[in-house]
Amino acid sequence: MEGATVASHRQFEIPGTAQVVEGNGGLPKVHITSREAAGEMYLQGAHVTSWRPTGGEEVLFLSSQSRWEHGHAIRGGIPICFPWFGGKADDPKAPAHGFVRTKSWQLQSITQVGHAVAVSMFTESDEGTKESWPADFRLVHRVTFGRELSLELVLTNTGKTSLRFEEALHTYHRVGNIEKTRVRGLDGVEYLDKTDSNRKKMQHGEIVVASETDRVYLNTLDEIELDDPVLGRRTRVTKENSGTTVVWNPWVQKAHSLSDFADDEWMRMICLETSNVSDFAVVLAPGQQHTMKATVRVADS
Ligand code: TA6
Repeated sequence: MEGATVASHRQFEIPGTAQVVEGNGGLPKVHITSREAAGEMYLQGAHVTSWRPTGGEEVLFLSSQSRWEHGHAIRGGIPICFPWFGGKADDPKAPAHGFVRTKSWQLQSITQVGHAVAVSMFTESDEGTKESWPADFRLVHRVTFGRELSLELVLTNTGKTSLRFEEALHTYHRVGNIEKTRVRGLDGVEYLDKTDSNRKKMQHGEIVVASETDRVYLNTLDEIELDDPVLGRRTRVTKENSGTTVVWNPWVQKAHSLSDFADDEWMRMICLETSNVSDFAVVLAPGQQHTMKATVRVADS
């Protein structure tokens, strides 16, 4: 099936700029080399696995132990969590973070946008999705690879009843050394601490990661900044229509417990997730559309 998938998507290619090729594990991906950036996006999960602005270094972390198999989530890059975040409240057997990150999406378009390239992929409700989530929907992920990385997650309720969903762009940022990294922009924001029974706490100052960190920052629309003195760069993330920001680093023990993550990789990544989770889940009426947007920019520090 995979071979065919690559072939059936070739019609979207832009010669010399965007190709549809077999990636790791034979999974089909779009490979981009534009004047402003290089990047990769897999059809499985509409999953961005690489973004490198021209003249710069790779911005996203990708685990050396990631599995590249149909139906298994890729460890690293930008997985999409939808229609629930974490465990499914009423079904402990349901897959963590929902089902779209392990689904084969379809390519909708590849377009040149100035010197950048925009790739759109979509997935829809079907018999498989309705087993765990009885809703009719169409989800589009539109990603523009350029001097900045722009991500838009567009959900349409194609059904006759309202639907309630959670969503996250679960971005893995590559860092030089997590202990020297600082995250700013969440000072004075309340968060749920998932390492402490979801106890509600207040952030004071910048985030310094010195142990397992798994937090849902609530009611925040603010820009965040990731300061990485080792790689000599600052990454800024702005967002729209997103009420929560999740910050995650597994640290030593949790890293060891993950089969698709190398034991020492916790030192070189942090997840900063533009999201609508927990009390900020979205309710969408029939025929309505919701767009969550994140934009990532890198500057030398
Ligand atoms: O976003 C943080 C989190 O929810 C953590 O609790 C941790 O489990 C992480 O996601 C990774 O989840 P995964 O299902 O990809 O192993």
